[in-house]
Amino acid sequence: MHEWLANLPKIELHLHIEGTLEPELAFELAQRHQIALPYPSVEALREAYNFADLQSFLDLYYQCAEVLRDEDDFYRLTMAYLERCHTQAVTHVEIFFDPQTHTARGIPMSTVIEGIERALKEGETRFGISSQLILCILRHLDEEDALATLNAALPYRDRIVGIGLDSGEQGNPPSKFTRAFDFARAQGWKIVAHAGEEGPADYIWQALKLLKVDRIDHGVRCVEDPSLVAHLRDINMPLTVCPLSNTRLRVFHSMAEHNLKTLLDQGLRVTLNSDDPAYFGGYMLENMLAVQEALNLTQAQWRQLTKNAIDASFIDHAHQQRLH
Ligand code: ES4
Ligand code: ZN
Repeated sequence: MHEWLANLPKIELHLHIEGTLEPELAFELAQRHQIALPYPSVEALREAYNFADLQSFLDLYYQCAEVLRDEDDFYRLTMAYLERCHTQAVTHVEIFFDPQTHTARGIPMSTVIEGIERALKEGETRFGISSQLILCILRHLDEEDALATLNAALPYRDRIVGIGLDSGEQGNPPSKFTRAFDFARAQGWKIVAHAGEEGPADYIWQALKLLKVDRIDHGVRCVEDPSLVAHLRDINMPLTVCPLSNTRLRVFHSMAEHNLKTLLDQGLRVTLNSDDPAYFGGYMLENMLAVQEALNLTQAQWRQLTKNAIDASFIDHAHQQRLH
């Protein structure tokens, strides 16, 4: 089964590019830019990846992102991720980036997008990996900041497929960003939002009703509201589930308690993704192997997860055929 999973073509729909920063590259870039990281060595940094919850992870994730400064840093970060994708038979990726993390430090949006894009183009020619970019709004900041960020992204409108919502969920409901997402939809962008990761089922309802999302990122807490589960099934709403992320951030105590299989069995359009693979112990294949070990899915269920990801992707339908 391991070899079968390793060879299975994969689609990744929930991946934060800043979350692919491995400690080795973080230290190399820190040295290059003469920036101090909060830990003295690669080993000490890796040992700090023992998170109590989402916020304790985010604190470290934002600190490490400070080593990303110039176009070449974003290129190298993205290229390293695509090389991993290539070794794991990942054929299509939809990548989140958090521009506010960088523009707040004086790094232009153009530096971020051009560095990432240069790698994506090379990934397409060298490895045949297709890709899309999703700009994520940081929900711990206010709606004015979100709107300013979307305006700053307008010159890149056609190079970005959609807008997402991420960062600390508790206390930052989707309702805080209704105007920003109205604006995003009016620009023709697809909409996604992290909801029901640490936050309650009501945040999933808000993402659906107020932001009018095309996909829910995570969504695992939907099970707390049976009428929501029924609705998600009725509208065939994709959920981008991230198993290692959920266990590392203690949304579930162990993989055996993860509800991915239950959600699949309930007929929801579940996909499997890696979220922040450098921080959570693995990329697509490691996520699949951890799920397989704990939950023992059938080959038909694995094929279903892949089919769900193709159907939920933002590639136009004519091109989706290439992935089936
Ligand atoms: C994130 Cl796991 C997770 N949740 C919310 N926001 C994020 N940004 C990066 N990783
Ligand atoms: Zn995420």
